[in-house]
Amino acid sequence: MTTGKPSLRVGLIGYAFMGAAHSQAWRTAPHFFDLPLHPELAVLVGRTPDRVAEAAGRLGWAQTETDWHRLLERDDVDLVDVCTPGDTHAEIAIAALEAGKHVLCEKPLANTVAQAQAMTEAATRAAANGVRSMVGFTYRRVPAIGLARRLVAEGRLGDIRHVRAQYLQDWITDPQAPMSWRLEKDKAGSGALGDIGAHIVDLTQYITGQRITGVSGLLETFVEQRPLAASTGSLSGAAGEGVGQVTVDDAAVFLGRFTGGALAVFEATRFALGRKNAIRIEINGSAGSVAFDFEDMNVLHFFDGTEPAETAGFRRIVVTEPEHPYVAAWWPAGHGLGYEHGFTHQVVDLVTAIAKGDDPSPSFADGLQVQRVLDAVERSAADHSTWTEI
Ligand code: SOE
Repeated sequence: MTTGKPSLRVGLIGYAFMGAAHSQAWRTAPHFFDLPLHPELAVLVGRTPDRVAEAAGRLGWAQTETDWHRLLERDDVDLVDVCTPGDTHAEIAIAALEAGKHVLCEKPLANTVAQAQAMTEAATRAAANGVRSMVGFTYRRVPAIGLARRLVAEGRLGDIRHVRAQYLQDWITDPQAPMSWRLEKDKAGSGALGDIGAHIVDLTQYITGQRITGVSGLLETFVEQRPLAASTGSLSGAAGEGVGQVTVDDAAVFLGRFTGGALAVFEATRFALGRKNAIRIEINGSAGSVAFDFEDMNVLHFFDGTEPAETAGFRRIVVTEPEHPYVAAWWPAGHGLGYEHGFTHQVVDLVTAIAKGDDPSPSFADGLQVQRVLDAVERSAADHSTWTEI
């Protein structure tokens, strides 16, 4: 495709669930948004030659590599998109930044605070040479979340008193659901806490414009052994031979406090039977409240406490008007967006920042701060000294 615009040649590492979501975003963004650079789906990287070749054909990538080091040696790649399990994020992202490639890295940024710290330092050094980095907290780019943040920033909620956030899934409720890398600490860092809890930590901080200053947490692993998977990759594949040890949490609950004094309650679980991808956030302020549920992602509920009591009530705002974040580029009002659009908006914001020479957001420093919250929850859960038996 000739666009007359300078190209941004992308190399993507990984082609499972997240790799497919990112591929779709790189492909779609230039068709709906007037981007300053044209993303080229240049190289897809995976370890197994025939499988990566098949994925490249299916997802639209021009070439393949089977070793990510080779990707970094290529001078026809400008940006490296890291969609691998967390145990490889630090090594790949730091090497890519040092090779002068912009980096988009899936969340959580890393498996440990030390890794996230090293990545943030590498990102700061690279930024001095115009090399940009971003962590993929894609739900920030859901239009209703953008509207919630806008309402808070405009003061429509007043002082924030309460933050209530849940991320509920159920894909391993069945004890026979097989092992996956997401259930192994050395690959994933943590379980529900880092995989989905990280999203609600980021989202609530993003919407409120505040940071979490302290936490108290509980973690639980309900099923400690599971059948090994017949194949790797997807979230819920078939069981194979043998049994594996689950070494991460299945569920996490924690309390928190925000910089402005708000009290917060968080819950992240893969055992909320019937809840597939429910991200529920409610924020109560002195002047108003907002409530969101990803399972109805085109809607934001807003209560305006300044309205007369007689007619005040939660208003159901359908966030599909051209005035809403990102929506003008898509369909007529009322036609709605889906899961994949957040990834497309992420590409739009990243490409725009790179072209302008700005540091994209969320930065690796933001990813490090989320990592510190996750780490604090783990330390709190391991320390039973504040648990009060009854
Ligand atoms: C699995 O729990 C998962 O794919 C997460 O890893 C993603 O970040 C989330 O978007 C959907 O669920």
